[in-house]
Order: sequence, then C-alpha cells, then structure tokens
Amino acid sequence: MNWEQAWLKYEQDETGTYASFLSSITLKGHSEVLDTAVKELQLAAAAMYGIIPHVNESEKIPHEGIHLVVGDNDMAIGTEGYKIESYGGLITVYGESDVGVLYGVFGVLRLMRSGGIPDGYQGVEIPDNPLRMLNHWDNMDGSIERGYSGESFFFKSGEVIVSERIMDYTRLNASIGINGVVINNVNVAGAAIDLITEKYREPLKTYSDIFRAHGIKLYLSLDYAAPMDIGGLDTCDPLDEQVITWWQRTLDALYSELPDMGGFLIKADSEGRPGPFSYGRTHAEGANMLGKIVAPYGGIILWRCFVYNCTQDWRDTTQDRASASYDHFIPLDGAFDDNVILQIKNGPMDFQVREPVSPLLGAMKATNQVLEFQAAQEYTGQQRHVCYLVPMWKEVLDFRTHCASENDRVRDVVAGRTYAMKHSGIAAVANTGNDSNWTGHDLAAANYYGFGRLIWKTSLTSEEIAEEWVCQTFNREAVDVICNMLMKSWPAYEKYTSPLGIGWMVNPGHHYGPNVDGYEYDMFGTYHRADHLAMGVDRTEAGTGYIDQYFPKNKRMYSSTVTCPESLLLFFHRIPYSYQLSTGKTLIQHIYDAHYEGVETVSEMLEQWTALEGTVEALPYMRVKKRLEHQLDHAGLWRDVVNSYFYRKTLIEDEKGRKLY
Ligand code: GCW
Repeated sequence: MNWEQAWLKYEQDETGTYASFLSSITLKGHSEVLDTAVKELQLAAAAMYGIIPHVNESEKIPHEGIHLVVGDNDMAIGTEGYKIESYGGLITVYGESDVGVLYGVFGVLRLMRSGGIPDGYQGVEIPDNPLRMLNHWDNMDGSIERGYSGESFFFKSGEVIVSERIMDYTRLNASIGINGVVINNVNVAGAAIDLITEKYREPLKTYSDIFRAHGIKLYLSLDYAAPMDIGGLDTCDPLDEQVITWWQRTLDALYSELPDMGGFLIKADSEGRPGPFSYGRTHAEGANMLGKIVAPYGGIILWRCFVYNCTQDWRDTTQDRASASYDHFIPLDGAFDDNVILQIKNGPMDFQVREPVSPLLGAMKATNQVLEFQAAQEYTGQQRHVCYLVPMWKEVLDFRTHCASENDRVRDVVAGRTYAMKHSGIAAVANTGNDSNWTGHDLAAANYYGFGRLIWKTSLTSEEIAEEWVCQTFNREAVDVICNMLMKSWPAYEKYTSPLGIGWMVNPGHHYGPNVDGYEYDMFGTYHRADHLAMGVDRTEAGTGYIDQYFPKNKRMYSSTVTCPESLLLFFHRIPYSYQLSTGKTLIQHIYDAHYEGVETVSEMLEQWTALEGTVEALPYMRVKKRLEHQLDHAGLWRDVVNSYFYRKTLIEDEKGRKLY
C-alpha cells in the first residue's frame, strides 16, 4: 500500500484501556452501512489491541462490549445523528438510521483516541449542516486543478481508477461526516464531459456502491455545453426542446444505473465556461431545466455563483469584481426550483487569505444556499506553507449578516436555521491527492479533517479540532506544540503576504510566491491600486459602492475607516501610507513590521517542530521539517519583496532601520 491512514491509523494502545470494549460487538440486523461500522471496529480492534472482536447478532442487551442499536430510541436525533452511552463495561451507540450508527462508531473511535470515554459518558451529536460536501477539482488526465498533493486518485489517463485507495478515502470522509463528494473538476473538459455517458458507468457504479455503504452520495460536475460537445446539437440553450430532451435522455440513463447519485455541480458563465447567458437566458432558467430532470430521482443541482467579468478594464472604477456575484444572483432570488442550490464562495473575490464575507450569504431569502470554502491552499501557501484554515472558516461562520434579527450568522443561514431552505450546507474544494500522506504537507490534513468536523458541529473551537486531530494523527505528547503551531499559522501567513485584506499579490497563473504587481499590471488588473501616496480600493458609496450589498449595520461598519475592522481596511478603503492605525503605527510601518513578525513566527514554528524529533514518527517528522525550512525561506522572500516594493514606492524609511532592498 503506498498510502498512509492519516487520522485513521489506529495506533497500538499499550494501556489496553478499551480492549475489553472492542472484544465484542452486538447488533441487531444487517445493512451494508452497519457492516461498514462493524468492519471499522474490527480494524481498530486489530490495530490497537491485536484482537478480533466477537460479532453477535442478538435482540438482547449485552453486558459488555459495544452495542449498536438502530432505530429504537425515543430521541429526535434525525437520520444522521447518534447517541453514545458508556456504562460499566458497555458502550452503546444509538442511531435512528444505520448511517447515524456509523457516524456514532467513528465518534466512539475518535473519543477513544482523543478525549476518552469515561464511565457514565453520554453524548448526543446531530450534524449542524444537512449537506457536507467535498468538491474535487480532479481532471481525467490525472492532474488536479489547484492540487498540491500529487495526482488524482480518481482518474488517470482518461480512465476512472478503481482501487483500494477509494475505500480508504471514503472511510476518511465518513469518519468526519462528509455525505457528498463531487469527484471531477468544475472546469469540465475532455474525457470528463463523457463521465455522464455509458462509457464510465461501471467504475462509477463501484464508486457509488462504496460511497453508499459509508453514507455518502456521488456527484459529478457537468459541462453545460455537453449537448453540443458530445450530443451533436448546435446549441445548449436551456429552453431549446432538443437540448432538454438530450439532457433528459442522458440523465435518465445515468440514474437508471446509478439510482442514488446525489446530483450535479455546475460552473456556468464563469471564466470562459459555457452557460445560459450565451442564449439570453437567466441562471435560473439554466439551472431549473436540469433541476426538473433530476427532481424525480431526488437529485439536486448545485449551481455556482462564482460569476464575474474577468476582462474588466482597469480604468473603469465603477465596476468591481467583488460586486459581481450579488449583482448577478440577487435579482433571481425566489426564481430557482427547490432542488436547485446556489453555491457561494465564502468571500466576494476568490479564497484570499483575508476577505470579507460574501454579501450574498443571507441576502437571498427564498433560495437554497451552500457555502463554498477552499481547503486546497491555492492562495494560502499551496500546502508547502502551514496554514490552518479552521480559524478563518470559523470567522466566516460566526459573521453576523444582520439579515434577520436572530439566527442571522452565516452558520445559521447555511444550516437552514434562518430561512426555510429545502437544501443547504457547506462544501470545500478538497486538498487531497495521491501523495502517500493524502495532503502533501502532513499538517494540511488538519484542514481536511477540520473542515469535516467544523461543518458537522460549528460550535467546536479551532483548538478542539486541532487537538483531536493531533491525538489521532500523531500522539498526545505532540498536542501542545502542534496545536500551537497550527493556531499561529494563518495569522503568520497573513502577516508576511498581502496586507490588510487587499490580497492578490501572487504570481499570476500558478498563484504561488510574491509578485505585488503581477495581477495589478496584467491586462485587467484592479486589485491594490497602490501609488506613491496611498493604496487600497474605495468600496464605499464614494467609490465602487460595493458596501451597499451589505445589510445596513454591516454597511455602516465598513463605510468608515474608524469602524471597519483593520484587517479589512485596504479592502474597503483607499488609505495613505501615513494613516495612523489603532496600534499608533502608520500604515507603512505596519506593513514593514507585520512582514518581519510573520517571518519570525515561521522561524519559531520551525524551532518548535525540530524539538519534536523523536516524539513524532520519523517520516512525517522529516517531511514537515523540509516544508517548514522551505516556508521560512519563502516567507523571507515574501517579506523582502513586499517591503521593498512599498519602500521604493513611498521612500519612507523603516523606523526600525531594518534592511529594505
Ligand atoms: O480562482 C479560481 C481558480 C480556478 C478555479 C476557479 C473556480 C476551478 O484559480 O482554478 O477553477 O477559481 O473556483 O471556479
């Protein structure tokens, strides 16, 4: 096997604490999901204690071991919730459905290896978000768009790979509560257009079977122009009868063989992708056409809101990329069918290290909404830098939109607590690949794990999630150090890259490494607008007017430089370099200092990690050390490039007299 088990490696437990529990499993009845649960317990028992548990099928309540109970409890825990109880020698896992029991079993195994299960323990868990999805941007040639962990484990040379690894991948997902997976890139091209055809049916059936046994649904990204690209039509107009018939026939055939497909994800009219705009149709017309076809199968259509003009003239200061999604979709609120869900990136731009929350979240009162995060670290160090994203995601989820007088936080909106949505939840662009440790950087697995855990239970803290993950991936002795490193990683990354919410100072194309003017002076650049006096974008009413998209309280907050959170100051305002921040520092001095501080933190992180030699396994130890050494060099480059740029623009000296090139 050339892959590792990440947080499911079930390290040998010499204390023997849970050996007696894991020696017998009692359950009533059969189902493929229950079988999965039993298998997982067997795996853990073998690896942790070298035992093979007795599996008993019985109606009677056992005295000891692990008891799996489906259905007969009187708690309203929903089809995915579970309850764990531990009394004497018995741990009982209740679920209303077998999937609930499976999640409960993963819950038990997690507790055994992190917080512990004391006698008398009782815990109920119900997922906060109905849809908990991963979106893979994997291409069928094996490459992964914005992938930093090797090649795809789904596709190679135009074929769908069926391997044992898919099983382990699925277990990792189920263990953190993921219930939907889109396996192919939203930019659907080449062989991927054919994924919906007979050609790939067999391997997709295998995927769907494995997923189903773990409570997960398979989704595909669609090419909106498929009726033309593979259907031989000369249009993909969603109101054209031939187009509708083509989709109907194609998707009927697909569902007849894959009846539990979850549905489809679509990127339309965005960055060159085809879509309904070409035919003068709205996104609602475009999405509902597909929605109607999959509705009888219980299928859903996830329609992305990442729609903007990527060829904006830099001289035109009235247009603002940040405003685009809202402008496109707000007029359509209420026009989407109830199995169509709009998928909205967390910020109005594109997964920068710091962005405000997308004003679209919460603004549509009559439209299903899914929030999209990016676990793949496209703009946050590409999994060569450590950047633990859970704290960022928590800030997004905790943000008060003021769209209602209560239950108005982003986490309420996407959980479906604010408005009566039929479907809602959270998706992340996945950060996995076929590297042996799944995520390239061993510490990037904290984002994979953390995403699942956070969206299951948004009240978990970033520290709690990090601690659980370290206990299961490394060991208890490493918890303090690794959690501390993780917790300071995002703030550090933010400090040594682009300042105060402005973003984008990366090399165009691959997006790695500093290039302050890379996007600014590309054909369409409109990002930091720095000159020798000031920088930042005025998005107030005097500027692009973007702040109008927020509910009044937030609009007021962002409109003034005094109340605007300083971390977003340059996103919302154009600020002279001599402007004094709340710390008493000028903007320019802040830029210099933050860049030095960020690099300092990375140097601390490297020292902390080095002290773990012998505490964590040798292989991951070396892998992480190498990446941290690179990070330190590269953070230094960021600091010098950004600081020198602003020094040369402004000719203002660093008060601390440090080296500026
Ligand atoms: O930011 C851009 C990425 C593209 C990506 C796109 C999107 C899949 O650089 O690689 O395409 O976002 O989210 O659709």
